[in-house]
Amino acid sequence: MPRAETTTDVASDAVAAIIADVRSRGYNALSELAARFDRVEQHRPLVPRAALKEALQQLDPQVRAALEESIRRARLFADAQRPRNTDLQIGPGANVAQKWIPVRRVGLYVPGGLAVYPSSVIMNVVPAQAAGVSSLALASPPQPAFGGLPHPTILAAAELLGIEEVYAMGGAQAIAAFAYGVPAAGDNPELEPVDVVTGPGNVYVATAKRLVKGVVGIDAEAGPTEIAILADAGADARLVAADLISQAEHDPNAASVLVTDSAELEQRVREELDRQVAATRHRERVATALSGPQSGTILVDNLEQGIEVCNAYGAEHLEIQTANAEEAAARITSAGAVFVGSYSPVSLGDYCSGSNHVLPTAGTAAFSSGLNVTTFMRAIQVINYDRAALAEVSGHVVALSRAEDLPAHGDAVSVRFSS
Ligand code: HSO
Ligand code: ZN
Repeated sequence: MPRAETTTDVASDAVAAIIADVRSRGYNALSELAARFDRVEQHRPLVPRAALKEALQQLDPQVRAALEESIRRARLFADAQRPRNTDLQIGPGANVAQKWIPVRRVGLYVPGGLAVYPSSVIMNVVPAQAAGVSSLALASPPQPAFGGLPHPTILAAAELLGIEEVYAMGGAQAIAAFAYGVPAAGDNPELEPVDVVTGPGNVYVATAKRLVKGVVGIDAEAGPTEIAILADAGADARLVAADLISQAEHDPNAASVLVTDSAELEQRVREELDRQVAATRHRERVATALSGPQSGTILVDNLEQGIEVCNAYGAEHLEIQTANAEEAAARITSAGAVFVGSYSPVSLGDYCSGSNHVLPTAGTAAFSSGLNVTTFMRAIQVINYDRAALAEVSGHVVALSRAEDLPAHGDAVSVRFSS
């Protein structure tokens, strides 16, 4: 299966210029870019606290209840993920430990283009808070329809999570501001640089993250959404089709892939797709995604082969709708997240399962993970040997230092045992 074309190369020059501009002209550049890209004049980057409170007050109570439950579940799971420190006595007097420390400050990006994603506020903020990050800043594009502020549901979600530092900034300029900071100017206070930038975004945001990587840490690059479904003849075609459509709804470049050993199921899913696509709100976007080269059915000889195909593909989301779904799921070694059985659709994970929806796409699941508590932490190893313990390995250190022609390394050990 080919992946949707999402090269960040085309945007590279334009994005590099934006980053340089924000670095050299700070808030002036941000205001000009807000006018140019977001059509917002009178740009006020830092969202006033009163606007956050107001947004939460105005929030639909049903949406508020849903956000609260989503936060509760995400917190339970993120808290449980906190990694354990390691403390090992390798020999008498020879101690090695590893301690996990949160980064100090993070910048979280929430897109504001085709759709509004208050759920992404939760997915970014909750693991950072659970990691113990003490300083959190959030950015989302300014919207002309809302007086130059980000979408009110995003502000309300930030307020629910206790985030006080929210910026109306979008695109590559937001990523640049987070990575390099912005000095105080006029009424605008200093925007302090962050240690880690996370969050999904369009090709400009993804390119900017790639360019500032190294100056700051970043999470996995999230490209167009993907769903793969491994299903057998017993799967319910109605549910399979609904789930394929649910992710195709995000983006004309989204990938919806069915992997099955049943030509008969394939046929039924096709009929269901025809029926359900015609009735869905974003039918054009969905139809484009489903008919693109990145979407389709892979007919396999048996489920064994189906599992191999799924592992080779490494989907962002993989649903297992087979007779022994748990058994098949246990054999998956590459996917952003795995959804087991007919009652664990991807939409559940997008909003309210407790798991995270910022996941690796485009096959990057082979080497990277979805957003989680450790995205916001580092591990420091601590070495503590006493005299006798060092004496025990001193000969080995000297031998290796000679082998590498770095004798001063060996001398630094020997000197401790000579007078
Ligand atoms: N499926 C998207 C996340 C999302 N869905 C947000 C709805 N809102 C990428 O995992
Ligand atoms: Zn989704």
